[in-house]
Amino acid sequence: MNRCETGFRIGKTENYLVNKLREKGFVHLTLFDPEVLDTRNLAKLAERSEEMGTDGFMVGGSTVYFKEMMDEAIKAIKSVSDLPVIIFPSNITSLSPYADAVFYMSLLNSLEWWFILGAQIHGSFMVKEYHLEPIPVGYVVIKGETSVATVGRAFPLPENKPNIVASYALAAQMLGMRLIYLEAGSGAESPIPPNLIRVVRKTVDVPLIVGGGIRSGQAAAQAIRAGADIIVTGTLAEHDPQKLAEVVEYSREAAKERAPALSRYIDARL
Ligand code: 1GP
Repeated sequence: MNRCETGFRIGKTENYLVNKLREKGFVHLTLFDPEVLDTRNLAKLAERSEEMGTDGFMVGGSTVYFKEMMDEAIKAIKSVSDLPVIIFPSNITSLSPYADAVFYMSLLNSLEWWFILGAQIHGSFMVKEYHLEPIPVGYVVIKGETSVATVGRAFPLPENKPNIVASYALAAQMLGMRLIYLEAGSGAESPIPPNLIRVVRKTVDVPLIVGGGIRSGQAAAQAIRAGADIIVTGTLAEHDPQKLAEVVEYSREAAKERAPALSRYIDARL
């Protein structure tokens, strides 16, 4: 099926991600923040990112307050690339009919009902009306000093208590969320520690997205070896697009070692 009207069936974009994962052992997504980039730069960067091997785009930012910004950013990417564009929402103002899919996320460690379930309820009819494919994601923010933690009122989870973080991830899986996102926050000083990724990976049976503070090939490879399936970089593309090739290359190498670990959740869903 091409469009996921209800969220009960897996749609085109989610299938694309899972098939890429099966094919290469990892997926790389490039995140663009429409508040930081104007549409011309964005189109240029999207083109270069695709050349360097990214698998798709996420669009969003903690302080994107105008829907028009999302519309224009997504249209700019679509004008140069056929790769899927996934909305990475901070609120209902992030929804746009021009994207392929939306990470239909619950910020599990928010202290506010709005970010856990309220925005999802208020945006549900819009997602349906726009024919956006909702991909259910359990979103966990680890670091405190970031925009996402502040705007989302996230209660920072301790990096050195991996079992606590893993219990959030497991709850998300048990609630039916099909991806778990471990977020350090855009521009975080350091990425999610490998040991934390390792423990969460061992606990859950759904693909794991890891992002925030990944700025080198080594950091990406470390995350993948620890069990990350989908690597997200944002700041990197804005400041040093050339580095993206390095991230993709190191990720590819690191992913070669982990094919057997993937089958337990990839085969289960295809
Ligand atoms: C943020 O995980 C993403 O939501 C990407 O973070 O900008 O630090 O790469 P960076």
